Amino acid sequence: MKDKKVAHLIEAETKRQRVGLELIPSENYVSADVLDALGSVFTNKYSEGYPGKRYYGGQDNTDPLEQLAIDRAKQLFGSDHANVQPHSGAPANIAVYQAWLEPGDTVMAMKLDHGGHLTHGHPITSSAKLYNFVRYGIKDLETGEIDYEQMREVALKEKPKIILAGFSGYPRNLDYAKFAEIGKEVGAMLMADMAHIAGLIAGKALPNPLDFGFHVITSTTHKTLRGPRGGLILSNGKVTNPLKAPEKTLENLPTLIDREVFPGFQGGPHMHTIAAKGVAFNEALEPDFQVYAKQIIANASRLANELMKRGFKLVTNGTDNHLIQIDMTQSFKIDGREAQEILDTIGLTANCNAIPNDKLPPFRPSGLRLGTPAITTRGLKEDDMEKVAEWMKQAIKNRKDEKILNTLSIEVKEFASRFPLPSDN
Ligand code: DSN
Repeated sequence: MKDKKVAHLIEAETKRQRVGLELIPSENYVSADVLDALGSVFTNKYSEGYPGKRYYGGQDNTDPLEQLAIDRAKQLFGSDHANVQPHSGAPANIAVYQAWLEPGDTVMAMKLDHGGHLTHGHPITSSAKLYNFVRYGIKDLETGEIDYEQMREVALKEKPKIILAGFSGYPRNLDYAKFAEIGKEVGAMLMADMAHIAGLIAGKALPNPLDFGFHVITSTTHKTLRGPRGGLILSNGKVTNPLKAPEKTLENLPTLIDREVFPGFQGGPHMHTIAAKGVAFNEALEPDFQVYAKQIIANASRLANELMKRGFKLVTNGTDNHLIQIDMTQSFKIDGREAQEILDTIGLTANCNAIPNDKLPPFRPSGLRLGTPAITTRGLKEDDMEKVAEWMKQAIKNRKDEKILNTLSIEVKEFASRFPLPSDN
């Protein structure tokens, strides 16, 4: 690369990733093939529209490319339709809201401090200014069980047009059958934001909401799914010409969604990212991706147990998926940000996060969020989780002792260097 400054930063970031362990649950390491596709000449091409219905010329290769990514996504998740154009998870969610709702309509989503995502109606977002969000949440903070009775009561009263299952900070499984029962009773469209667990669903380690009658799944493609940064919308129904406005019926959801992604909300799709999504979907269709997905959960479960043994207080006392939330104030009387910064010094990357009923502010919350998708990609197994938990404990306990922190940092570096990044191969 001629640009020495950027080249230097790419090299430094590669080194940071090689010598550290990535514990942020929404991050992962992509394959060399995904990186190749992202860096391909498809970045040069504009292709507003959809395969066979584009506005500009020169679509000989973009049409079959996007169709390939669509077909692979449909095969992976068993949906009638896939839209692979959303630039990320937030635009995917907004496109679905806009496809189905009118301003002022109601959406029911998880309480934000119980694990819901910003795009599920945080007051600061544009969606919250357009739509009315009502909430469900955890009934029992010790087990993480959702209060489905309260969900039903609020749904009967508020008549939401969408009931949204999904989270970015909830470590337990959702009961999709209960969501579907309540959704049917109140006539709501069922939407699942599976950004965090899409790879676990694709790898058949967790159930697929579409099998329970959900109408739409939104997702990112870069978390457990291990593709490029991007978004995805899957839906069931009839696919018709997106150039014609259809009636707002469940059957027409695929077309309503296509029209909202483009031209409703986005302009030209990023074809280099769509190429990389296609590669990642193909990788996720391989049998070894199912082994990977199961290993993510096995690692998370073991890490949760090893942390609890060492005095860490986990939100819901464990995990069913890839992520773990720790209440640092109850564990070691520090906040989540301080814990994040201490771990950074020894090469373990995690992120601070709000926990249910958090008394601290979002920038310095009580929680620390961890996950195993990235370290599982590197090849770490259950027994390695003991080391990770011990390093975390020692670093936090000895946070004022630079000598010990330095020794731990050398140990982490030496250990991580034994597990190359997939793109190194
Ligand atoms: N930033 C993502 C996460 O970390 O969960 C969600 O947007």
